Amino acid sequence: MYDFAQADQLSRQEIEALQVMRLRETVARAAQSEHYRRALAEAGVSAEAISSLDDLRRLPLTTKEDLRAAMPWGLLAVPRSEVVRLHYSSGTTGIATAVYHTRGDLERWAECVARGMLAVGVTREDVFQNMMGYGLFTGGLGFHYAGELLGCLTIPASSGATARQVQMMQVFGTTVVHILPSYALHVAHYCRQEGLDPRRDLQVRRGFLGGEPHTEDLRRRIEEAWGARFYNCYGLSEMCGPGVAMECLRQNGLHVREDHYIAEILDPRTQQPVPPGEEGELVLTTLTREAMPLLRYRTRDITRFLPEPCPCGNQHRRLARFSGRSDDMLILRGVNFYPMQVERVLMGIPEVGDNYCLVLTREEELDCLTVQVELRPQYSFDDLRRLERIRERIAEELRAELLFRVRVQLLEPHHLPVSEGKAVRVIDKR
Ligand code: DLL
Repeated sequence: MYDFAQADQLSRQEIEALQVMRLRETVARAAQSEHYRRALAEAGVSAEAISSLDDLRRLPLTTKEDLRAAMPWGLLAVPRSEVVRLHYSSGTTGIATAVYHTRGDLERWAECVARGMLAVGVTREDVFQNMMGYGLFTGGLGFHYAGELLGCLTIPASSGATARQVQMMQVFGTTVVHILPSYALHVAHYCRQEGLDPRRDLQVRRGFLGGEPHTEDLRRRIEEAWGARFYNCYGLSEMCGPGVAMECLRQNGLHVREDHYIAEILDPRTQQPVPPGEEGELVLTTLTREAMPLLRYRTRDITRFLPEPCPCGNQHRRLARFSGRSDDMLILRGVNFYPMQVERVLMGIPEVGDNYCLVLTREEELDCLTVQVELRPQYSFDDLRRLERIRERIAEELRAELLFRVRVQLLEPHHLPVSEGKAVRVIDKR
């Protein structure tokens, strides 16, 4: 029944043969886009030049800046009429980048996620509550169609509205969830406040965590609070979304869907491969994407390959849990943003002085951002009503930029500590 899952039975040799063939097709397809037509010509490579996986190195790297520069259509490799959906994600300069999908792209994406769900025992008997944001964020729709493909009763719960989430879990007997790690702890906390014990009063037995970095300890705390097994799932909008790599029952590393993606780990400074098993930046090449093939995309995510074969038998290589990023992107409740976005908003407000600081905390198991802002000296702290207006304006503009609510704390000039070297703009206390 689940034909798409057969790829998880392939041997190393079969996987690599498939990769070479698909890489060649991908380069040919990519060359249909304006961006790669130019980039491939500059690098002096074409599809015919690809005869082994080593030839990957001859292909140009692709960055978020390339995506931005190619907006809106420069990376599209098919006629626009074949595109059936786009997702959109923000970036440093506020110019968001779009990712396009054909119908086939969406089907393969759902299959990638469904494979991971199947691998840890999810079946059509399950009630799957997808507690990730629906919309432009890929966590919602990315798992939604996978749940339906497996035949699960799929509840598009989206994120937030915790009381209703818990009520639905109780009424429908939810057995599987997909949830942000930070939100998973919050929901457990909420249950306890309401006198419920998720282990006893909910039927959730499996969950998928993803969308933001989290530690092994955090996972254990979530498992303990829910009385369920949680599996790590990695992805990024540029590569469809969730499902690029997922954990198996062993919960030890994430198997890359190597029939759909080639993963490299490079030294972010030299852009050369790191020695086997060492940490570096994950660089991904799509192998089956039609609308928007991406060659050697620099994810900025730091991880390493786990060199030993996985006892589960799946021969797709595993990535270790992600340890951070090589840029300053922050993730709060699954939403990606850069400190520079905050700075740009603040510096556009005349009352704001030169110093500010972003403080990230965890309160009641939920991540919060407080922006501390020094005002210019001429604004008196005696005029409380005026201060409140300024504070509200800053909060509103930040919310419009970041798409989540931010706490704003106004400070008198010279209140924030001045550091000797680089300004400390972010204090992450989570
Ligand atoms: O977060 C896609 C996703 C949704 C993955 C739900 C898994 C589950 P973006 O919003 O484009 O896409 O953010 C991608 O989030 O480059 C990582 O820095 C981070 N990230 C995603 N999953 C993980 C994870 C989605 N499991 C960025 N561990 C990525 C660590 C993760 N970081």
